[in-house]
Amino acid sequence: MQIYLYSNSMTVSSTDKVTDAQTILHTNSQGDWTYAAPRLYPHQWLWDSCFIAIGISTYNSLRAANELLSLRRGQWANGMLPHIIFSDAPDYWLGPEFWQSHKAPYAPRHIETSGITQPPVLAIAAKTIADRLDSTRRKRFLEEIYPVIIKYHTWLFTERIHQGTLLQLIHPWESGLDNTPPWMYLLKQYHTSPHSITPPGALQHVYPVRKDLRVVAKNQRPTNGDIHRMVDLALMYRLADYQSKHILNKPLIAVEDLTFNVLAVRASDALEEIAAYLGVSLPPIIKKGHKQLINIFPELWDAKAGEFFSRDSKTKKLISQTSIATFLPLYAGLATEEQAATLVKQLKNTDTYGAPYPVPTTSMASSYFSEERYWQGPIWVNMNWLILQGLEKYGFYREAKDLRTKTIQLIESKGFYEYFSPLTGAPAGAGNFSWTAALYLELLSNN
Ligand code: 9WN
Repeated sequence: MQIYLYSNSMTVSSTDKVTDAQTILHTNSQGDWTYAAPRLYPHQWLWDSCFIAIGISTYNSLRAANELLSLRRGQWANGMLPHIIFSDAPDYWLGPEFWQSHKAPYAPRHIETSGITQPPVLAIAAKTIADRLDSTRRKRFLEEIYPVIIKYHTWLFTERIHQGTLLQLIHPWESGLDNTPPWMYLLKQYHTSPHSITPPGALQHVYPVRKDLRVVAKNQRPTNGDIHRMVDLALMYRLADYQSKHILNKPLIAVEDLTFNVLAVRASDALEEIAAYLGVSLPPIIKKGHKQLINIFPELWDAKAGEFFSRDSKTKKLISQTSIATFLPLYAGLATEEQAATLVKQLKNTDTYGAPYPVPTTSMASSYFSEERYWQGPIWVNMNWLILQGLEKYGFYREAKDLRTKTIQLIESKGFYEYFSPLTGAPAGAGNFSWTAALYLELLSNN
């Protein structure tokens, strides 16, 4: 393997870590695509692959382009990009036998996938990588990836949006922040409500064995209760062949999720730039959907709380459980200057988000807060990376630099873990986690 090193201002320890990060990505590589993590997640995840490609493009933009193009093989005939494309590795506890995508009419025939999606980072990653390719390769790459993104965004703006709504998600796994408080709060309510299709516990005989707990400590993963509710929901969708139109007509969960919609707006911006570069015009449904997101997004701001929240699309009520997603609108320029200033105050508040190691995935004052438990407290590198770009966008350069430096130092001192305690910096979750390695490279390259 060839290791490419940065030069200029890097310290000796950074150059060693660059080698380590590239080695992890190389070891996790399966040819054109990359395991999210070797033991816990030996398959291809949608948004992981996008972060991974961005990191790889700091030293090998062709390999990065292939990482994104490899997502094509999992695309459903209706345009959906599934959140997991399965490899032959037997280890994952929610594998092909759980999802049974081959039974769904639109799923690809030659490969097994999950039946739901994940945040639409693809167009953002494609634009970033294209900018790092030489002009001949850039054009060729964009011509190849453009139809994939168009099909995907068309599906999003056809199946996942209604009049007056943002994009709607049907499962917490689609948000990428699986057990994040707003989703867990809503899911618990749904599960005990008369609208629930499955009475609690009814599907216990099909609950998969929690093999994840063989790899990662119990306190660091979602609770059994949360997992069972998530599994129940996914099984309901399996019965509906994962057809969102059908699913969204039933009284199941539908959430206008903050993270997903922020990334969809930013992705739509990137797609517009790609179309302009290729000299083509975007399908009207995508243009219209993009506008609708921008127009409706301000409804997610709760002035009293001084936070953005996801919204329960069924009741039209904001789900006022605080989470790190409140800071993400900065990344897509979706906050006013005043809202941005309020959010920055929250980021610095030592009772809520101003943790010794920033940024906790939920407020330290939330009843959900746990320094170890997955998306209910720990620091995730992709979130820090998005937030610091948002801070830069609004001119908070000092705060952005501080977050960048602290994130780099944390990874250099603790390793390439999936997440870290915001109180002590202790590493948690999977080791050799690909997007931590990838975004470390990206963070350094823009330092
Ligand atoms: C379920 C792969 C994925 C990430 C998600 C993260 C985690 C899976 C799991 O791992 O989710 O999709 O089994 O817990 O929450 O963001 O994409 O790294």
